[in-house]
Amino acid sequence: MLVDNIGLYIRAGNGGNGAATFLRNGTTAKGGPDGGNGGNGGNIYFLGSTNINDLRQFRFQKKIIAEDGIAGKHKKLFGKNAPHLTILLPVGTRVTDSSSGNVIEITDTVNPILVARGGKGGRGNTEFKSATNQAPRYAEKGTLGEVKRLLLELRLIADVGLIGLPNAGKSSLLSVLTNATPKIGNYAFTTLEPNIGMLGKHPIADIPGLIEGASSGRGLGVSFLRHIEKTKVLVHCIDATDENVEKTYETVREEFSKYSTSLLDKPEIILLTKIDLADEGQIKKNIKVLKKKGKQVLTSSIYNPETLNLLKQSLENLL
Ligand SMILES: Nc1nc2c(ncn2[C@@H]2O[C@H](COP(=O)(O)OP(=O)(O)OP(=O)(O)O)[C@@H](O)[C@H]2O)c(=O)[nH]1
Ligand SMILES: [Mg+2]
Repeated sequence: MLVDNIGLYIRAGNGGNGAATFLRNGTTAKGGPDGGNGGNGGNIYFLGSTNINDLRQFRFQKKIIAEDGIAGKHKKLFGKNAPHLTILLPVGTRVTDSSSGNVIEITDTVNPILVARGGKGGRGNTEFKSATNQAPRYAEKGTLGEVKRLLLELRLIADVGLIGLPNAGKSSLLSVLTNATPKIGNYAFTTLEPNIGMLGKHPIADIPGLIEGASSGRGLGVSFLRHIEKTKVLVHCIDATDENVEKTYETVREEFSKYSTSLLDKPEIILLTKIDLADEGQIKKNIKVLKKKGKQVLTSSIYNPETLNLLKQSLENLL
């Protein structure tokens, strides 16, 4: 399972109330207002960490509540601001606000992101003293801290990424190489979300198909390419019956380059898939064309275990 989901309730601290008090002591029977301000409630921040690999910390603790600010007191005593809370999340966690739909991606391990702002402390009555009102009985209440219901999704980082046009056979490969059971269909865009499976100890990710113009939003776009940004090896799957494998190869690479050129530099195996559907001449010709790209070219059929073993071996060598 690629995505580890957790619902999380967070509440920033409420602001402390301002005080409405008046100076009273041995010498002053009816002194002026002396109510102090309330302190601010604690903010909640998220910060990325590479030392945490899952969302296990929230399995039993699905609520995070920051402390409230302390109320102001008489003698102009200010209430203390509550401490802020910083929650560490695995890098790559996606955080969705359930009510607004806003999404943030946790990537930064240095600068915390503010996710819920604490309430402001209320002003004490001292602050409301004026020429026309020397003895205000009024003090502000602290405001409430922000409350949010969030969905946290963790995405695994894979060693191998299966890429290619829709219908190239990527999910089928994942299903025969690993224990994963992705949806497979004889139409484009069967895969809508990346799938992951384990080849030995190496996670393999199968991502949705890319089409020409994906980087400008066509098809399913390219946002899922972030799942393969950290992979060590790519397997570029091309249907062996494709009439123009060179163009197919370049189309996908072109979309890559628009997303991030780092993807172009990754070690890559070009895999001619579904060879059981192509005739020998076609396969040979396509291998020849693709070899010119200077990459290792392999062939596969999900019905031919020998080809799958060769692929596995090549992957293990590269990893
Ligand atoms: N004959 C044959 N058919 C295959 C092979 N691999 C995949 N197919 C078929 O090709 C079609 C597409 O396979 P998928 O694995 O869903 O392709 P995909 O690349 O994941 O497609 P998207 O998720 O849409 O990008 C399905 O009908 C598969 O059964 C193969 O080696 N031989
Ligand atoms: Mg698929």
